[in-house]
Amino acid sequence: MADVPQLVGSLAGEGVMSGGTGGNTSAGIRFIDSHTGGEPTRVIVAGGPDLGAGSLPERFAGLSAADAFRRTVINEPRGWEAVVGALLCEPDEAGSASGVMYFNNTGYLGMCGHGTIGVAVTLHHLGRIGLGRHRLETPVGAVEVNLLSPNRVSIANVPSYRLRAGVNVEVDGVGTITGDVAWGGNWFFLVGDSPAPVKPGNIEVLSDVARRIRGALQRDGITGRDGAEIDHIELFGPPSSPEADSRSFVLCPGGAWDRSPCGTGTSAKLACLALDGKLPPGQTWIQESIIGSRFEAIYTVDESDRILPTITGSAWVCAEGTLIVQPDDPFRTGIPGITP
Ligand code: PYC
Repeated sequence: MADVPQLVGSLAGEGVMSGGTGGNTSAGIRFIDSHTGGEPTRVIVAGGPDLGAGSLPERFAGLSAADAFRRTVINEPRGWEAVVGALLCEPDEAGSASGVMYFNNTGYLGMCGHGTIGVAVTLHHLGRIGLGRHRLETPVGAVEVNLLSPNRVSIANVPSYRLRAGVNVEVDGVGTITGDVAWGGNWFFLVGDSPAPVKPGNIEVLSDVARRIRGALQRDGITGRDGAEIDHIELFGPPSSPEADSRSFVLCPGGAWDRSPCGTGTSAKLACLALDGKLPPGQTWIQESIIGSRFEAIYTVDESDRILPTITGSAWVCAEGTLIVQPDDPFRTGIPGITP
């Protein structure tokens, strides 16, 4: 989007805006925080690294080369492990509302469902989009958002599919786990019957089980398409409310658990339900998160038989500010040995 300034600066070649020295903080990284069903999104509206003028995927590659920026925004002491960063950028297509690149405490996400809902609500908060339909560009494709109200958003996610069904994996200390490998904008291993009850009091146990499953997938060389790492693990159990269809626990790549029902994970789930004949096109699926927040999900099938999910959820803006990065701050990109 044309009016998002990309302030250029570097901190000892790290690609991070300096807040000046000696407390002179004339510039910095401007952010707006929101949460989508409890899951935080930090939208960077100014002060990102200069990524040049390439295509969005090329600039996304450049963002990872300037990795200090990601670590500064996400890591303690400025961020925390659950937050997903969303850097607004120029879109490739003139008709798009914005480009957006997602990142978290270990790296970069092609797409992020809860993040896209948070971005749409934030763009509206900034007065940059009105209610109605808009196109956002992500590194894995364009996503249409429909702002239904200042807080409620539907996203038409990228086509989602299942790569492998009923994969057995031997998990240390847990036993044999069966799951599906599916794509919803990120790679997921979906376990229909969680080995531990999916309830908030079990978050530590669920995190441990999911980490072990991820380790077993890596050990056995079970991957997404083209050898892509399966970096999200999704465990399902019965919903806490009769109005929902299922409750999920999602372990994200950096070890944080998703407070929301995970938009890309719910999209991957829809692909599995569709292929198992358990959910017809046009029927709503209500996915609960581990903390009870909900996404409504529905899909259509296009002429090439691709599953096109639409995910609807709510987000609220909860903070805005400027991250200050002083060159002599020893923890300007995180806490060595503690944060990734
Ligand atoms: O909502 O797609 C999502 C997501 C991915 C990681 C955390 N949330």
